[in-house]
Amino acid sequence: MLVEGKWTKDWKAMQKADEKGRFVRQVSSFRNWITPDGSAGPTGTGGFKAEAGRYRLYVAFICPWASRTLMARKLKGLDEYIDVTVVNPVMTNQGWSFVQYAGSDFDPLFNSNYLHEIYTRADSLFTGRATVPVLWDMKQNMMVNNESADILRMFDTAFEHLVPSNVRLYPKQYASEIDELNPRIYDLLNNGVYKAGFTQSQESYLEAVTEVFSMLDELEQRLEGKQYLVGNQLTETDVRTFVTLIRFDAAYHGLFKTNLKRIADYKNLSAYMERILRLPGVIETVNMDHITTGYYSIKDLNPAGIKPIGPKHIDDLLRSVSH
Ligand SMILES: N[C@@H](CCC(=O)N[C@@H](CS)C(=O)NCC(=O)O)C(=O)O
Repeated sequence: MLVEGKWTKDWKAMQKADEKGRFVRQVSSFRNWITPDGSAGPTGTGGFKAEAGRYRLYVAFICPWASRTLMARKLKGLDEYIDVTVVNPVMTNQGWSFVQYAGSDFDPLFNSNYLHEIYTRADSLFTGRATVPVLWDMKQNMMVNNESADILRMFDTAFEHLVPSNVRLYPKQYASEIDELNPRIYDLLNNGVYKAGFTQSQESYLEAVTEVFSMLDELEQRLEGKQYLVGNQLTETDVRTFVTLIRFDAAYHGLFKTNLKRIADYKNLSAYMERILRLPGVIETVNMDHITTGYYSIKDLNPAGIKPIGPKHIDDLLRSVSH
């Protein structure tokens, strides 16, 4: 991680643990918002007006938080408004890198070797982990935001006057339902799988894995006779759920030991996952080679770096959707 702008320690999968050895995710530090007129958003400062070609999103295809911002970019038709740079899926001792790999990019702005260099450009004394996604303002050479939940939400409205869209990921009439569901899905499922995977004790593993499956069971029930989780229309809650579902059978089930069931064993969740995968543009945000290569290269969890051959049903699904 970076300490006062200097890379100090080799990268470790486990970020922080609480007193019971539970995984704790770092809080994001750049919280400005792009808005239609450049006025300040709910957090941070103003000065980030929605303009074509001004912003760049640094992402990793392996990362569910980065992927939800990529999904919002596609679903809202923002391809031409927000540029994307993809890092190499394998974590190095210095975190995310721009070393070449099929489907990843060089850093076109600064020709950086590592993502942490982007953080020190934004703040020469930055302390913390250099995480994806990063939303960068190419006009002012500043980091706008590195919190995917904010980015997802600003993409929903900031460019609306430039790119009108029928998709509304955070519709007013469902705001309270979304706000009620999101944190539970985040805690028990999105981050729950990481808590199960990176835990330091049997007790907290069991706690996390039980929560993961209680949330999957709840969502399975909720989807009975429904297409989407909230209001029967696509919302950000679906985007946030999808990114974990699509990684589940291929990565979390094996590597993170969340193996009581697969998503394939849930009828409604499987159909729901495929429904979302078939929405225009979504398949382009799912790079299964990056996902499996990235997760299975986490040395703390898989020292020999062996990448599993399957699961076949996920390969088959992706193949059928991309044809
Ligand atoms: N709060 C961030 C979390 C992002 C995050 O944890 N990203 C992980 C990848 S999935 C990362 O970049 N980790 C790098 C590291 O921990 O050094 C968000 O949701 O945007």
